[in-house]
Amino acid sequence: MRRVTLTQYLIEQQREHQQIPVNLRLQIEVVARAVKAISVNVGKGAIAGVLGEAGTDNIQGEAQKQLDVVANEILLLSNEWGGHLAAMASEEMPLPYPIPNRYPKGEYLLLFDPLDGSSNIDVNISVGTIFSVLRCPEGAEADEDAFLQPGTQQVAAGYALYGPQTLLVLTVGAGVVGFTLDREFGAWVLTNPDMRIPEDTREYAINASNARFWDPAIQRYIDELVAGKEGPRGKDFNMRWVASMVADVHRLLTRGGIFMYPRDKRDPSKPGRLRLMYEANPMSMIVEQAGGAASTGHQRILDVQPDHLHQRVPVVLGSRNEVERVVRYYAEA
Ligand code: AFP
Repeated sequence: MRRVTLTQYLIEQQREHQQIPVNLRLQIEVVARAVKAISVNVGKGAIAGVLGEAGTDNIQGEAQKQLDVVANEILLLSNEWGGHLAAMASEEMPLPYPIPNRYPKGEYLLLFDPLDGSSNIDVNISVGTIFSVLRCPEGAEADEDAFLQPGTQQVAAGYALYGPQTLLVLTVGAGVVGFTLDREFGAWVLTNPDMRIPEDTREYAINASNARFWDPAIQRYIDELVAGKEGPRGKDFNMRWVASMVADVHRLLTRGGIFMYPRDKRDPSKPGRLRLMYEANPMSMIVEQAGGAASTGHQRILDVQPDHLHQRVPVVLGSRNEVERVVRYYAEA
């Protein structure tokens, strides 16, 4: 196998396809270095004393894990001095993080979920980091309003998966590529040059313990999957749920599937559980770039106009034909 590193891949893309402006390439490389450091901390776990609660809550009212705080700190300190960013925003911080005045400011805005799936950390199940890159509007203040752009405006999106291997999956709007961290050399090596999601699938992911709160459209869709070949779908389906969106989405990016965290009636003030800006939007860009689809059930997720930084949305994404079926069921409900 020809070993192509992340830097080589990005420079070749830039040279051959003028797809990636220099500053964006450099910004992606900074994030790629930061997630290597997060991977080391996640890998050490109890040895480094980083498991368990941090004793603080985040803006969502969720108890922060120590590694949530460590990962957030690593991303802030790694990205603030490079000169490519105007500001950053994180699941773990109520407001955008302005670049300190002692550093040059750049043209991009970086959003991230520093450690996705943190409820799985202490039980050694795969977790990840999700990121999204936007342009700061020309001449605009890098405040919350500057970030409130629909997902179609993303110039790059990606995630790192801290599992048996550490992976980095990335799109700059020209397909989806995956890299594996060679821990010996600390290099990202291109291992998935063109990730594609099959249009059809027999695998679905949803937290079925919420079934009694689902909309009729989701009830109908899941009932038909569970009915299998004796039911209207005439074939059997399998269910998986890791409760780390990164792990569940990586599985469907690798072998197909549909991932759902739909709206439910538990808390009518919350249109969903997952956050639009640093979970749903980056994952939707990746899924669409790999030939899949991503919807709220009523609207393409990337077309949603955000109205605040930590807003939540219903999420249905993955193999195109299944997502379109769920959208049809919502229309018929
Ligand atoms: P945490 O990062 O708070 O663990 O949340 C993970 C997550 O946002 C997403 O990664 C999962 O898909 C989903 O929540 C899991 O939700 P349930 O705990 O309801 O299954």
